[in-house]
Amino acid sequence: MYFPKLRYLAILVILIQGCSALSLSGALSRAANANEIIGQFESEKANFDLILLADDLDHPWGMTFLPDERLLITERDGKLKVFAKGKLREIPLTGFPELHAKGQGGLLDITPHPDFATNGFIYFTYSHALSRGSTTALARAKLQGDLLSGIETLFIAKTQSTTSHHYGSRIRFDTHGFLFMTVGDRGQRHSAQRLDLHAGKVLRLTDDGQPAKGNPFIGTPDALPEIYSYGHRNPQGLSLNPSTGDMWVSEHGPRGGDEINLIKPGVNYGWPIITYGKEYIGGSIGAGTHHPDMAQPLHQWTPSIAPSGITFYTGKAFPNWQGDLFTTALKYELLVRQEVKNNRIVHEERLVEEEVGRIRAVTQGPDDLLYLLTDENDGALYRLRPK
Ligand SMILES: [Ca+2]
Repeated sequence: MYFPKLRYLAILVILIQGCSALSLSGALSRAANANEIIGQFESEKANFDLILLADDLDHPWGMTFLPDERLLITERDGKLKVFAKGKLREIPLTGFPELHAKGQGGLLDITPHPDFATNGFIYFTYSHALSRGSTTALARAKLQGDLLSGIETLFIAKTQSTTSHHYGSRIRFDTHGFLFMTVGDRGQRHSAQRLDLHAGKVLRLTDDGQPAKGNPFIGTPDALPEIYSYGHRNPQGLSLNPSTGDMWVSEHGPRGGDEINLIKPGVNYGWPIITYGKEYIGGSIGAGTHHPDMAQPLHQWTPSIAPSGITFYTGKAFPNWQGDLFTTALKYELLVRQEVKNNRIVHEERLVEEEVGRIRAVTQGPDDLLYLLTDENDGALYRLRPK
């Protein structure tokens, strides 16, 4: 693998700083191999190395660490990989349900059951082929060693679309054992305001894929009981804020208006009635940026960075980053670090911009380091390690 942008950065930094402020790795000037430091970075609150761990990944989408420190990685075309002890290998996915691996669809997110150590359950989201079109679905399987068995589909989102984009589909368990799942508007924006469809929603499910007890629209006529919040466009990031227990979501806006939202039950997050974005062809969408019955985002990016995976950092390796929210970006090819105080975003810093490609997912490892996946044909797994 070769990183021309890093070479240009290296040359630029040498020209600007004369090598004084930033010590540069010799690795920048040649092809990088696995386990190699491919960049050294200074930033506001930490200096770190960027290390390439594996580069044989085809459009990786989701990743999750298991209690035994294996890292599971999904590839959009329908493969499951495991990274352990410095090596990447494949776990055969036999009997995987109706996978619609087209456009933005395919095998998407992955997370273990909170009791994985005893029950071995792994949860997946994927785009599920229907007789007409496709939709976002949730599946579960049992992982023993490198053997995956008993794959079953637990939940199929009710959407009405023949597009192959805006599946959303991040999944995370909360502290009560409920599974949050995001579903995009499936390219039909007004679906996000309809409570009789799962499109454009954040759902809260039991570990069997049933509506969670206490969901806000249980008992509301014509509303689906799985819905937790609505008015979302394409939420591709989901993380539990460990200091409050709240779920936070990132979502793609149209042209501008990408958002970070703090998810509360029953709340309408506005799409497509309110947005900070515009039509791709120009012109406004909806009724402006505010509505008294709809929530404002905690943060919005205009122009769009195209945010995907998010995670709150809680580790000791980067003490000055504790409590910060990290958001990956596809279009702007970067990792955003945001400082959070009292459920407000108070500061933003952009890291590793245009260094490695479209960053799809971020997670914290058992070693308290941050891991990144790039969503490219030659996608890769990276680690950020403090200097
Ligand atoms: Ca919104």
